[in-house]
Amino acid sequence: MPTRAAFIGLGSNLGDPEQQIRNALSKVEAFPRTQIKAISRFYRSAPMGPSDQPDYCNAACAVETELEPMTLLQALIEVERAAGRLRGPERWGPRLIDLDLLHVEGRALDEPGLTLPHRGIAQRNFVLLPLSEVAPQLQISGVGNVADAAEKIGRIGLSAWFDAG
Ligand code: PH2
Ligand code: MG
Ligand code: MG
Repeated sequence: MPTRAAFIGLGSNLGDPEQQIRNALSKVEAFPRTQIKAISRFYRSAPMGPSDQPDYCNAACAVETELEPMTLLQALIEVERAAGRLRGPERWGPRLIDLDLLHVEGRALDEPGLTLPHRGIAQRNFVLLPLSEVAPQLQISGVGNVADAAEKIGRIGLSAWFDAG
């Protein structure tokens, strides 16, 4: 089976965010026919959406996978569910873990539950900065070159997770 590159954004702002992201990464590594190729640094980011919620920890990873995008998405949702994520009514509300399938090489999709590339990439520095560390030369339609887009959007609201404590 051919493998293709896929890119995942991770976020958490409840419980122990760093640990939840680490746990999620080890579950992704355990997906069938999937290997993690690169993991970004961890960032602290001011919440987008309701401001009465904690800062997020955000990161990104690159994988090589034989899984189809929908299968990969189902696996990511299962990791969220197993980590105890409850889907509240509030849009952009706080969450224990959020795993977003950002992009799958060579695939564009617009299906219920999955749009590829992910719609929010170009507007979110907490997605672009980590993504640019794992795939600087990636070209994404609607985003362009990831390193250039990350450079352009800037770092407002973002800092290194570990510096910030
Ligand atoms: N995710 C959200 C809503 N708001 N804000 C930051 N900083 N980081 C996130 O990952 C995030 C958010 C919904 O997915
Ligand atoms: Mg998200
Ligand atoms: Mg999500």
